[in-house]
Amino acid sequence: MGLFGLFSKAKKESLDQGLSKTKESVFQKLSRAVVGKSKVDDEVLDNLEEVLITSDVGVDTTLKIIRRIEERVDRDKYLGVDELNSILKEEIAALLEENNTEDVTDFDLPKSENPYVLMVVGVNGVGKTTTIGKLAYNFKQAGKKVVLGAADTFRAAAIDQLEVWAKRVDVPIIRQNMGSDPASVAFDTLKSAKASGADVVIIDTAGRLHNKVNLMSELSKIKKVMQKVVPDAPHEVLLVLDGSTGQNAFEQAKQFTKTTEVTSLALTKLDGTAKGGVVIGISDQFKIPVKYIGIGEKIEDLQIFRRAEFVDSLFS
Ligand SMILES: Nc1nc2c(ncn2[C@@H]2O[C@H](COP(=O)(O)OP(=O)(O)O)[C@@H](O)[C@H]2O)c(=O)[nH]1
Ligand SMILES: [Mg+2]
Repeated sequence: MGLFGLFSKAKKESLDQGLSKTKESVFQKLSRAVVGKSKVDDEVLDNLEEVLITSDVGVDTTLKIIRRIEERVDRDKYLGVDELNSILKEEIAALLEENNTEDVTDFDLPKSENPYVLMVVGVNGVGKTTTIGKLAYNFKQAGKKVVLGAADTFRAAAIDQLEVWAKRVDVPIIRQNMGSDPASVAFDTLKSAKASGADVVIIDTAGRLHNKVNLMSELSKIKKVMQKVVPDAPHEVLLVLDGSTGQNAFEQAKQFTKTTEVTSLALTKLDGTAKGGVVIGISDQFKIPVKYIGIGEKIEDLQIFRRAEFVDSLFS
């Protein structure tokens, strides 16, 4: 095994570890669903439906999965319950592939003349600032020059928290005082990043204005002002969702995508929750790709979401 093999083995282990609560819960429920059964019949399928729904996969996605397995039972005539895990893995992975959003393979970014601008949005407490710190770390590891912009100016603590991450990762941060105009912070950040030849800018934003016209107008103001420096900014609008809230994360995704042009998703806090199935539902239901998953509070606890690997980890 080469260096890369070892590296990805470690990543896989931390993914397994991070998802352990969900894995355990799914495993127990699945065992109960097939108890005393040798083949996959209607009763097993009913139980399976319940397992998926109670694992936060969501009703619509669960029904799609069940339909696929029914078709498979029809086709193959006989399916043993001992094959159920591997069939689930195959069918869920295949379902998620149908969305046809290419998996991101590493922390790389498109080459461009101007810095690549990533704006991070989401409600308070979901893990935006933490995800930004982890992203900055990964981009830096990948050899990119990173600048952070503290445009969540509502609380001094929010700015300070981003500063702590900037120090930890050792990247510059552009900040102003608490209460200053977020758009002005974003403008300064892009100016500075452009002048210093940075590769990527990550802009933190406030989530307090959720559900209000205010949020929309604030985010579009930030965009408009950034475009004075980098005409095609932001290149990416990353919506961060707290996976441990299960169906609430779904609701937030719905709300946000209605009001903001979200281009990618991150699901955090998958460690310490049994609701990790929500990633499958969100990945299926939204045409916006889930790009990152958070599996802990530490700097290395952010992973790129790879559908097949995720499903494999959950049902193994
Ligand atoms: N266990 C766990 N905690 C996380 C993860 N991501 C963020 N957090 C914690 O969630 C809390 C809120 O995060 P923060 O980044 O401040 O959220 P923000 O308000 O959206 O910026 C903090 O205590 C973080 O340490 C994660 O993937 N796993
Ligand atoms: Mg924050």
